[in-house]
Amino acid sequence: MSQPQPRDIVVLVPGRLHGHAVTRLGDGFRLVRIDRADPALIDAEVAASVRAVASMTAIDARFIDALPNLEIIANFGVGYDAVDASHAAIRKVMVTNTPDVLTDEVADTAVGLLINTVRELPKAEAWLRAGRWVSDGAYPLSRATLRGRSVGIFGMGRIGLAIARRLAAFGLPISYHNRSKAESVGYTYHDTLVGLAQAVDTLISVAPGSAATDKAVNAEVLAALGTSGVFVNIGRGSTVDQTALAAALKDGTILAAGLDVFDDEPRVPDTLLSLGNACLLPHVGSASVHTRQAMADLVVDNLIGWFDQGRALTPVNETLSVGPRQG
Ligand code: 8YV
Repeated sequence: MSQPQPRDIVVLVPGRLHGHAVTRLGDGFRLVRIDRADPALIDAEVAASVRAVASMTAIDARFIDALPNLEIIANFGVGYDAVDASHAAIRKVMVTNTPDVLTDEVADTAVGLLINTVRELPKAEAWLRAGRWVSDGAYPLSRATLRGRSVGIFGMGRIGLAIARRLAAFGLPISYHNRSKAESVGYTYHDTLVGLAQAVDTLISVAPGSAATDKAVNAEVLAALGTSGVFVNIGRGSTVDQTALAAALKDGTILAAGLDVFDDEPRVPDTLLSLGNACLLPHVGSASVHTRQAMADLVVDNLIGWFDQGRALTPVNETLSVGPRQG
């Protein structure tokens, strides 16, 4: 049996990408790899040959403009704040992301992070491993509990909804804030983030990174959450004023925080590292073998759909109206 031939289509991969995506891209396309998304790293001939980019790194307007025949950018990740999708739309370049396949994984992680934060489970395990159960006795009772809490979700999209459903099953009341009320969502809506924070004691940010959400969780929101407040961030670090958050944790403005995402990853400031009431994870929301493989498949299937059928599977909103090139 003869092997299927790769398409005569150049796909550029700047920086690191999931190994399964790289293998499938190599099988199906002409794959070109460069260290980072920097126009200086490609000559004019290669630049002109590139019709697709597959990436999990920042793709800015300058890089898009350096690729005159670019048709599609397939982003590895549901969050595509690192891709200048508005500029891509102007240039009639399709942008795709990887929704749905990671929804349940990220929601599971959010719930785990919330429980770890409230019940101090990582600290309790460290206590056991350090031999303190033997030397000092039982781990101290956790100051906080999920019992009696009320949850506010900032960003009631697919992942927000999956978190809400899980926590509703835990018996907790759920409210949310979005730019606008989601008609199909039955949970209590607040038209401001401060209003939501005032109404709840547990705030979970699932909001995407954008100019509109930049540092939206600020000192005022944290003060409104209050002294028994717990803040969890599973969305993007940029949605939080990290300096204000560290200060609020330190001076008791809020009780505790669980963070999977940060402003300047992978760097986490000492002001957070030094706090006992911050539960910190290295951006592992979707990071299981199962889910990352599904995300990698969706990146590649978007390119196959685009070049074989003229249709991307999961276009982002900004480029919904972008169609395939004629001729
Ligand atoms: C990944 C994520 O960590 O999907 C997202 O938006 O933040 C995560 O699932 C990220 O895509 C890896 O680059």
